[in-house]
Amino acid sequence: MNDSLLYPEINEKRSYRMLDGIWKFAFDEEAKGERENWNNGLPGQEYMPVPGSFAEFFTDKKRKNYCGNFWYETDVFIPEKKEGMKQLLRFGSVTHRAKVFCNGILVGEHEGGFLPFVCDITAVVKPNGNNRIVVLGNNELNERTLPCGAVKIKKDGTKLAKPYFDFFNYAGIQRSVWLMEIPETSIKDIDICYRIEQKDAEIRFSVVTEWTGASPKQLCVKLRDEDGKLVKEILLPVDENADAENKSGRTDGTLYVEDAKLWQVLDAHLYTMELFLLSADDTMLDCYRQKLGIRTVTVRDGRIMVNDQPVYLKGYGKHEDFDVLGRTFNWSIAKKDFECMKWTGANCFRTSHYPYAEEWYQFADEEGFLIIDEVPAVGMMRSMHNFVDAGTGKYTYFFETPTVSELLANHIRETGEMIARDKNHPSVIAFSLLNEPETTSEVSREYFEKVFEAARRFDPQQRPLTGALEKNSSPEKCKCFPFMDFICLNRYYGWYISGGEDFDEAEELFCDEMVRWDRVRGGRPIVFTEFGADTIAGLHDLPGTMWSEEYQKEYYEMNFRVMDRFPFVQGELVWNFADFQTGEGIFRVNGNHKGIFTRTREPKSAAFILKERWSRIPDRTA
Ligand code: CKU
Repeated sequence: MNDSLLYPEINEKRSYRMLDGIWKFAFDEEAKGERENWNNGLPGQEYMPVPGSFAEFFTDKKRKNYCGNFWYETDVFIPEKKEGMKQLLRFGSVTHRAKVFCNGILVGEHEGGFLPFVCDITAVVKPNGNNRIVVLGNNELNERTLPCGAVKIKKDGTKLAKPYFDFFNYAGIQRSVWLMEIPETSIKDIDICYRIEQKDAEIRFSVVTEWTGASPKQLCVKLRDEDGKLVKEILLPVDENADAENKSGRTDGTLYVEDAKLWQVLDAHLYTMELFLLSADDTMLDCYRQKLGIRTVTVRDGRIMVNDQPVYLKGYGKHEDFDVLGRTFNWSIAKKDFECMKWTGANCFRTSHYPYAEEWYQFADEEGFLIIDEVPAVGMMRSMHNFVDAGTGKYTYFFETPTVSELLANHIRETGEMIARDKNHPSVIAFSLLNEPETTSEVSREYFEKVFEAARRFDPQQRPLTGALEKNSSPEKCKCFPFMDFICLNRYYGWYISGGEDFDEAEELFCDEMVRWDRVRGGRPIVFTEFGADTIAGLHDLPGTMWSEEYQKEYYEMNFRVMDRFPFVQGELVWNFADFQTGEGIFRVNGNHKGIFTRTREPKSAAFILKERWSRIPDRTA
């Protein structure tokens, strides 16, 4: 049975303690730790912050670029658990894979560096005493897992990660760790869907429960508005036969809300659904409070609609990236980023190129921001310089390798985990299932047909599905865009194509491609998910030359002229919100500099172009 991915919460029946802090740490270059029983305790005296991206701290290359196994350890005093409770460890993420030991015993394993997982430690905890948690992590890249890349073995035997993507391969325990105590009989999962009719709304929900001993009998559901006022209350039976073998049940119900306060773009209103699981004698067995925003998302008549009103997406492709923090989630950076985004008039971002920490989505729910949530399917064209190779017509037979079935299984599993984790965030308006893979072959078509089909099964809200296509995925050759509800394009006319001295040719080429898309798109809207130009903040030149702030401005002005000519363009997410760290190379100057803001969030000149433009474009139209 899958883990419950519900976000940890403290309430009448549930509690947790965060284990963030300083953990013991060791590299394991020879991968001998498991043989030498490091699961019982690590050698050495190195310490590491949790959460943290270890590469950011070291002053030598060997450790900064470390690739292979690494270990974390912490000791926790765990008091005696209450009767009928279970004790769980929850990791926000460990990049890219982990084995978890408690008191030397393996309690869980997880593949994929950007999604949470839970380990049940109840059976191995020493109550009222010290408990040792050890994590074996690994940050190697291959073509069977997401994201894709390779490992080079150097002459001296050390490993070096070779990502097929343009961001630093940060690793470690990069998100929070929770020690939770929740009831054995518990609420495991919640699906919520909406139907809006004029001023009223219908909230349909399906709650999965699981138990060990006696089955729960009833579920009491209360809906409170943003002021905490009780709006609706119902009592429903738990269908204990839904999955008798696994001791798991389901309760379906509907709440009718008159005069519903809708969750709108940049005007968020959140309700709270309180769930109380009751026994035959009405004892509370578990409870959970789920925030929700009443809103619908559809694509109709070539428009992306939120609550039946067309919205134009304005904003950014982002990264989880900051100086010293690397990919670590930090509330203050998130706050700063939302303020910067709002200042430019943005309403949307894509979690390029992986699911972000859960707290980003919570924040977006409160801010009324729209999110295109992306699975870490990046690097599916076997190129260290995908940004240069894109558009050259180079074909790498990526989906024709013998390991592709393993990749597909991981792709579908991670899509499922992402949707399970994020499905109840009103901010999430679409799922992006790919970023710039090969899409021109019949095998790629078969591959993505299966990914899209699975995602449609996974999402109870049936949100729009999409994916970001690079230039080789041309209107004539791309075999995968027909699976999408709206088409996302990453295009670099005026940078990788016809940049610099050829800039004057870029506009026409760009328009030509748009005319060709219009012929094949079949009514689907198009959203730009990447367009941008590397810019060194403070570099000025007239006329604008590549890398100068003036060039970035001219680049955006030209791109916007093209987008404005084609009314089927329904969104523009520029690349990138801020400068971010990448691997080293002749194309990167201490990272990618396509940011509208610097890595420390100072605006470049182009930020004012966006601000001026986006404050003129309404967020939603009648
Ligand atoms: C970006 C083909 C373009 C790929 N796109 C992916 C993104 O991760 C890169 O950072 C290009 C760039 O700036 O080159």
